Amino acid sequence: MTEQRIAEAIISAENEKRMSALRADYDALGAKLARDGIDIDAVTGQVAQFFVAVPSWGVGTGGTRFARFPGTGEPRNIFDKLDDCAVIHQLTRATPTVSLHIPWDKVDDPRRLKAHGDALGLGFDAMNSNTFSDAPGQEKSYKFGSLSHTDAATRRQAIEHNIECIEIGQAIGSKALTVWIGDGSNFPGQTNFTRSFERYLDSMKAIYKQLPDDWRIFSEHKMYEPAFYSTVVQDWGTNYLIATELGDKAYCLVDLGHHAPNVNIEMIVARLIQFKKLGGFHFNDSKYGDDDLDAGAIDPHRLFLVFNELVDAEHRRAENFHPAHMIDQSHNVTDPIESLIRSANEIRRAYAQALLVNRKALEGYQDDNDALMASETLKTAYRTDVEPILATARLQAGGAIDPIAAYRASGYRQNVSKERPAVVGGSGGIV
Ligand SMILES: [Mn+2]
Repeated sequence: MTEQRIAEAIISAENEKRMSALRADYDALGAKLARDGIDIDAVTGQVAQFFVAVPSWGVGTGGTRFARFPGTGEPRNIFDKLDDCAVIHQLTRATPTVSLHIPWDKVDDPRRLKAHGDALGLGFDAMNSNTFSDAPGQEKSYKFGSLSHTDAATRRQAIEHNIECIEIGQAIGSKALTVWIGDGSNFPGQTNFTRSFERYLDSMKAIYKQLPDDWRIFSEHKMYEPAFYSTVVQDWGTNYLIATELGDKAYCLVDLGHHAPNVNIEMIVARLIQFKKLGGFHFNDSKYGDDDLDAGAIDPHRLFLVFNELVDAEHRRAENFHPAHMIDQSHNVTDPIESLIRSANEIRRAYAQALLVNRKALEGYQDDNDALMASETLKTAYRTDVEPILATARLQAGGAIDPIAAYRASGYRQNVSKERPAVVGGSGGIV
């Protein structure tokens, strides 16, 4: 029996208030879509099967490099974090897995993580290693890099940390390792581009050797920050080279915030799909840099265009196409649970809108070079208010029609703040 963090009666009472309006909206949208030959129930069924992983580090309040302002009832440890993740899934029914960060989420015995996840009905998505900061008591510093460090002993320490992440992951049922490094340089001449990339590849090959057969390894590119002149894994091209050099179990992970402004991310996604190296996503949104804002909060159209590529690949049954969907955000001014609920819904919204694209018509317009109608075909899907589909998918799976309203009505944050004393420090949230 799954432990429920919020009483079912509260969710039912909240749903009852909104049930008749939802039915009317769903029927109206169903009639509208039927005129275009779309079966709304089929779309709702697909949306209900779309899931995204919540990052354990996302349920704590994040911070900037200037300050961190913790909220009340902050999770004290990974077990509290899992409790908060369970709330998000209970209300959205969209987030059945959690992505862990080691060493932040390390405990004496990983079987305790598995047991707590099982009790809450949660599984574990990709493990994330951390060689971009120094853990307390760590022998070698990562100040000047980790997997690409000039010193062999420092590289060895970083390799061993990644292997430990795999071992913890095996104990809790994870099947993937995500590697993002902060290695790079602040000044021209500080590092040798070629030699540092050679060292990085050698290190990754050593980790890859220890990867179980049924696991995947994801490398994550990022063009700047914390290094401001160059990074070792700066863009998708370098990432593709890494995945190709390593082998069949290696894939590229696309964090939406890790590109130059205005880069055509949906096209990068299409390229990686075409060459069978798209491993998955870190969803978030940004206006300027790696802002790690709530998915779809700034540029929902871009999110839709990314999903348009994913649905296109699904539609034509692209080979080796099993992207991992994960959120990677930092919540500085909102209740992290509310931001993650909203983000999971926005990601599903982009998926639902992409499912509505008339792909046959689109292909025809593309072949006929009818630029306007091709563009309109996408816009028609994007303009559709799919909220009744999203709400019905949640409701049918036992979630909330309006998950943020239900969360607020439950008083969850006030309740946990009684048992969780205020914290001052804690780890940051920007990855
Ligand atoms: Mn990321």
